[in-house]
Amino acid sequence: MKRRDFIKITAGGVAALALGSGLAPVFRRSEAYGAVGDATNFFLDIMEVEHEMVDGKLVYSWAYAVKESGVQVPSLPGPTLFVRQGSPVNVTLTNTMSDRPTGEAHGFAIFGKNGPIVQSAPLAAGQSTQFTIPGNLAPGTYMYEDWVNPPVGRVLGLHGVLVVMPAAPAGSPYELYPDTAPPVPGWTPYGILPNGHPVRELFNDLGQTAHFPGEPWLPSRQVIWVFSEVDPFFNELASTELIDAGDFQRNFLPQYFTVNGRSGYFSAEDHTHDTTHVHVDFNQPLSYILSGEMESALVGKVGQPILIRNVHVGLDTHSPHTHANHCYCVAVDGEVQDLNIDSNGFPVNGNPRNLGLWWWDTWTMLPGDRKDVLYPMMMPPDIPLETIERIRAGAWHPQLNPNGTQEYMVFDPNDTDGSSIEPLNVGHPPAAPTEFTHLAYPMHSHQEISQTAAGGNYPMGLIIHIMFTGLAPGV
Ligand SMILES: [Cu+2]
Repeated sequence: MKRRDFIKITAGGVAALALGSGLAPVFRRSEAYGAVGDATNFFLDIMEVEHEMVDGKLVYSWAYAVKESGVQVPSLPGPTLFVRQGSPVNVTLTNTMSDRPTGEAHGFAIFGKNGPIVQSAPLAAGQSTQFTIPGNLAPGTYMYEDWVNPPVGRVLGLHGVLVVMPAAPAGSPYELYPDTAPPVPGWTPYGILPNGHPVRELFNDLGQTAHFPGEPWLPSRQVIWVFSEVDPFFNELASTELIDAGDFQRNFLPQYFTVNGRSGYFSAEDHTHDTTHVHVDFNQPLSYILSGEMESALVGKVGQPILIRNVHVGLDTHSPHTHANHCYCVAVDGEVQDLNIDSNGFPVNGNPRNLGLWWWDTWTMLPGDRKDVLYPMMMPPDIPLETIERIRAGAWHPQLNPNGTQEYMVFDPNDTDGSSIEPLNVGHPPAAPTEFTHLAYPMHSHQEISQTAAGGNYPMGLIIHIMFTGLAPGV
């Protein structure tokens, strides 16, 4: 394949198919949501792509691609797979690269604490294999990656996330996933946990107690944050040479820092201006979202909690930091957090990270780490009371108009009773700094160079918006 023929993954994360390739049109955001795979017949390809950086630079990369009806659709990260607990997935994996250096191979693996849960055969260019992702995986967040010559393949693009959603209890009113009603008592993203379990208590309290007014957590309210970095030197080298893993780790000097394959404006912005919502059908054995179709931003009303599944596939260390709210850490590397204190008051088995729900606004992500945190979407504590009163009075309801513009509120700082607040019809983004819109906050990494691109372009790195768009009923 000639270089110019590679499928391009744009800075916005969407795969643009090569001209003249004879392949289907680009999957667009609204069309590809919640594509339903076939759990017994799922095809995943490994291929070469060009990945557009935030500054327009095209970087040679590797990617997993879903293949449906013979059409390859690469995404970077690879497709986020949502599997219903108890449903095994049969995967046909094909390395569709060509003209690769002798000795290069790629594969697919999911690693647990005690070694591989799934591991494919290593595939040279043109080879194919089959394997099964077992149906007995505990509910939670998993990383899949190229295990051959680690960590080169993973960092150069061959990575993705598998989410196992708990099967709702048979015979319960919610055997099918609810999206508008509370789950059964005790229901969590990890299934039904024992009485008194701190994660069960947290999810029981959401929307039910004075501390968490609003709504309970809904399965659709979750985001995936895959952190990574790009060193264009090694990407270019990989286009023609077999990379030495030791050289790669010693000399890796990232210039781009990504969340879900995007940076800066493209990672931060909520493109749909809609409430955070995973558009998949959890009742299916397998659904997937291409990374370009997946929003990273936290968007919702006060009282609409969101689960964040953090996965770090890169080589750097990151410290994601949320403004406005702290988060409850509910799972670390697949381990649902519990109160593991022995009768002497020490951590069971000396495990210091499993001592209840740490309340964090910053958490550390080492390469390979997985952390699930619950962002409660509580009223940000630093909002002046008068602003809250104006919100309560209804002066806060950004709505898209039929003509595609958005209403913004005029905010006069000298106004004490809110009478000056009026809606405006303006295009997006707002033209004047006095317009009062959503309450917007960032998530950014406290690892400072991660906030840049290409050696200093700030803030074009690893950053995401957090948008409060109003108050849920009862707040
Ligand atoms: Cu900050």
